[in-house]
Amino acid sequence: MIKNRFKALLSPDVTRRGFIKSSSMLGGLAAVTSSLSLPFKSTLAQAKETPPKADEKVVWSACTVNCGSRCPLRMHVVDGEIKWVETDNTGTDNYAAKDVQVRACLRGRSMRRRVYNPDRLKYPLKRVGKRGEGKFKRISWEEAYDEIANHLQRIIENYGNEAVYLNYGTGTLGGTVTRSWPPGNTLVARLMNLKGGYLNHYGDYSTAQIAEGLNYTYGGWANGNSFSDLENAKLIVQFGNNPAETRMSGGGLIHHYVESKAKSQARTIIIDPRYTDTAGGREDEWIPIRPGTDTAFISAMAYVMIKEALVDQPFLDKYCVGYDEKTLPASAPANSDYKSYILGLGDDKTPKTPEWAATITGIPADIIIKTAREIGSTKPCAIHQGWGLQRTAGGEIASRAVAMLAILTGNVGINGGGSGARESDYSIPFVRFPTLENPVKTSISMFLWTDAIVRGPEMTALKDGVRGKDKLDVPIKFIWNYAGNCLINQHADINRTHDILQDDTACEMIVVIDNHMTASAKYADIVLPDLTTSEQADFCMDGKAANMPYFIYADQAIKPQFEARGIYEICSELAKRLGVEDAFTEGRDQEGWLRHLYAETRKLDSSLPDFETVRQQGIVKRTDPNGHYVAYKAFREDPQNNPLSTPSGKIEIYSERLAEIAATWELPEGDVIHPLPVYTSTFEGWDDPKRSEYPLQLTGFHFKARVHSTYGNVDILKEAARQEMWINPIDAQARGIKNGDRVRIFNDRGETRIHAKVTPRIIPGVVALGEGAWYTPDGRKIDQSGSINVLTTQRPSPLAKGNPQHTNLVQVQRV
Ligand SMILES: Nc1nc2c(c(=O)[nH]1)N[C@H]1C(S)=C(S)[C@@H](COP(=O)(O)OP(=O)(O)OC[C@H]3O[C@@H](n4cnc5c(=O)[nH]c(N)nc54)[C@H](O)[C@@H]3O)O[C@H]1N2
Ligand SMILES: Nc1nc2c(c(=O)[nH]1)N[C@H]1C(S)=C(S)[C@@H](COP(=O)(O)OP(=O)(O)OC[C@H]3O[C@@H](n4cnc5c(=O)[nH]c(N)nc54)[C@H](O)[C@@H]3O)O[C@H]1N2
Ligand code: SF4
Ligand SMILES: [Mo]
Repeated sequence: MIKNRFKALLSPDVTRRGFIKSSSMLGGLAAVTSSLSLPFKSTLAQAKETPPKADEKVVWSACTVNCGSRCPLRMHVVDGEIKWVETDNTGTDNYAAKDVQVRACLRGRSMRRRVYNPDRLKYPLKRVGKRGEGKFKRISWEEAYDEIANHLQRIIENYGNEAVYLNYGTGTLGGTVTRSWPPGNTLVARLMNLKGGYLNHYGDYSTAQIAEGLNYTYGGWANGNSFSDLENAKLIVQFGNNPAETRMSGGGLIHHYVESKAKSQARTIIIDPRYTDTAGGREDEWIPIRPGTDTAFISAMAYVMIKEALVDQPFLDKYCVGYDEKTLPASAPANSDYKSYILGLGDDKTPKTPEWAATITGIPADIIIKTAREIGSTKPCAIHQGWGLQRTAGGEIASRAVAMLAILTGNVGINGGGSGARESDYSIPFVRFPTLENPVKTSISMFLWTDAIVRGPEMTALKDGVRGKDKLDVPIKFIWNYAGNCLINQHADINRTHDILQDDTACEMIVVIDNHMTASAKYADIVLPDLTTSEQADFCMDGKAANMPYFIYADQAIKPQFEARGIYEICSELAKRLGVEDAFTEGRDQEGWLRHLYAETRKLDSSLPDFETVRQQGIVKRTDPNGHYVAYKAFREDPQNNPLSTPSGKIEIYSERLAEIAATWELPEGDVIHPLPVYTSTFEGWDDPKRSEYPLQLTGFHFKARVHSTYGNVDILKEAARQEMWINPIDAQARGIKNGDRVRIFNDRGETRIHAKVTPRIIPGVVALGEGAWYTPDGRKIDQSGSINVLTTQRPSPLAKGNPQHTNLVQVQRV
């Protein structure tokens, strides 16, 4: 069996339909050519389906990782083993027909290599060495359950439920039973809620700053128009958005982006420190920008637009608060409106001229002027942002600034326009696993859990953003880490986290539930081997292809490997030991729950096929009844009857709530919270004095070879798209670095080594690393794999207390 499996790993995944071509395409993505992010389109459309052999069974499964998509996988199983993996074979290539084939990317198609990976966890493990050393002994499931239940009960008795924390983890967020994110909607949460609850968190590593920032502008989570609506745009402007890598699959939105742009033929401007794969060959203009300076660029464009009467004054008067003194709230001081700020009539007395911004952003003044004129005079203009520029030290303000551009030009709420937020879509309403209510109401920012271990009771509402209470009462003593690698790999400042976790008198118990021996698993006291998606049945949710949402029934393709067990069984067994089994299971097994949840869903939509049909057909597709999604359309049409959920009901350019927060919170030196989206310097920005020691800005990006760290141990993917550090020829030459040289990247937090990619695709003064490479310390605290989080800071952003993981200063040398 083992031998067989090994053989399976050696054979190419993709013999049947010439997919080998596609895997070299992934490698080729690093080069600038345009068709590459549409990996399978023509190959698949022309391919003929080969009928399965007699001894072969084809089972619908899915890839449920956190890439923003969700893909069906059809597992070809022979003798109980997955031999190869195909994807959706229903639907067409015709986007207008809204029955698109949802094609998995090469990551999903290499799922077999994740299921049969040498890193696969086989048995429950108990730590015997120090945390992080990776020394474990094999134990039985019974011992593991008892150990966990006993420590949990002891810790709850000694410290209370607030000492129990569910760490962020998105490894299988697409599942229903197996869902891992948000942690509050997982089976672990259901279990804990039956035992008195746990310390909550707010925010997430993806969108902490934008969710908080745009909440003050638009009220609640801010939506953008769907990519499908780009067919109505005359001009497209993308700030720090790279869907060719971050929205990659057949269901992935990059296809809609390309299809819609092909229809509208709209000119596209991409603003990014890197010439991204989204730019590659199909943008009309790339404006390289210094990280963290988008607000200065936008302020200067606002200056040009105001001077040249290109702002949409009627829109600003009718829908907005605080553009000029006419709509400034009574509580605001004189000249604190946006127009005064831009013209230099506010406190700082600095007009935000193109020359002023050129110094900050690195964008020449004439480009700023030209871009402002183009955006100001081309309607409708679709302005979108990704989440790259908000995962920064000043990300709350930067995200509001991008929205400001859409607001100034009156592009909000119309077809072909956009709000300046990220693209949004319609999804199918589906009844999810009930996870019950958490009796504990206190929460911390998801980024501050390491602080809550070392200084929990010192953390306050005004200083650290504790919510639901003035301060925390107890530190974190127990951590559940389900399907996440944020204990180490994905969290900032790995060396600091290592020191905090190594002390097992601080956090006393860590339980990791995963498929693989990850960097995080090495810090566990107990490791539980979970089933992969291939080994159990589940509904996989939230798939969407712009206005064609879908869900997948992923059936069990193979038997559980080794001693792995599923999360439902794990939590049910623990519930038994904690005396809440009946309440936890409600008498159902996993399939019983799937049938029950689906029956509840069909009550909402009786046109959905029955359970057995879905199991057969694997994927269920729908179309958005409203066509293209247009954010804030109702508000635009009738603001009186459809007010926003901001206090004024309008778009708040000036936010009184932020003015109040700015006046009351205790902020460290240099942190700025402001009622307007004003440009400010930040820690570790382009003008930080620390640049004399660490002269390069290091920015991260989400990489096509992995989904964060997941798939990061798949050999063929690592070869296809290598981990590299991007550096401009000017900076490389100054350091004697040639393309392919191994370099050390370091600052006072740590050091990592990897090969250099010397390329004009990145602005001088900036280097970039794909996030998520597997942390590989060499015993001297030097990472050998280009794992970015040895370099990132734990200092939170001012308002969201979020992760500024794209804001770092480093030095680079040839090894
Ligand atoms: N420097 C830097 N750091 C970042 C980011 C960045 O841009 N820069 N991005 C941040 C963002 S946006 C995010 S969302 C986070 C993501 O951080 P995580 O949510 O930690 O994502 P992954 O690294 O993919 O880890 C998922 C884990 O789930 C496991 N897993 C996969 N499938 C299953 C399953 O079926 N069952 C179980 N039990 N486990 C499974 C995988 O093996 C893996 O260990 O990273 C953040 N970290
Ligand atoms: N293949 C793949 N796809 C993924 C993921 C993955 O790990 N792999 N992760 C998924 C997840 S969980 C998330 S949250 C999303 C993340 O989606 P995003 O956060 O949008 O992705 P990033 O690559 O971090 O950032 C997007 C772009 O912003 C640029 N950028 C960085 N700083 C700045 C700045 O200051 N200004 C400007 N203008 N641009 C800047 C980066 O160079 C990058 O090209 O992606 C999802 N999709
Ligand atoms: S990684 Fe994302 S795009 Fe690729 S197969 Fe999985 S869900 Fe689809
Ligand atoms: Mo994310």
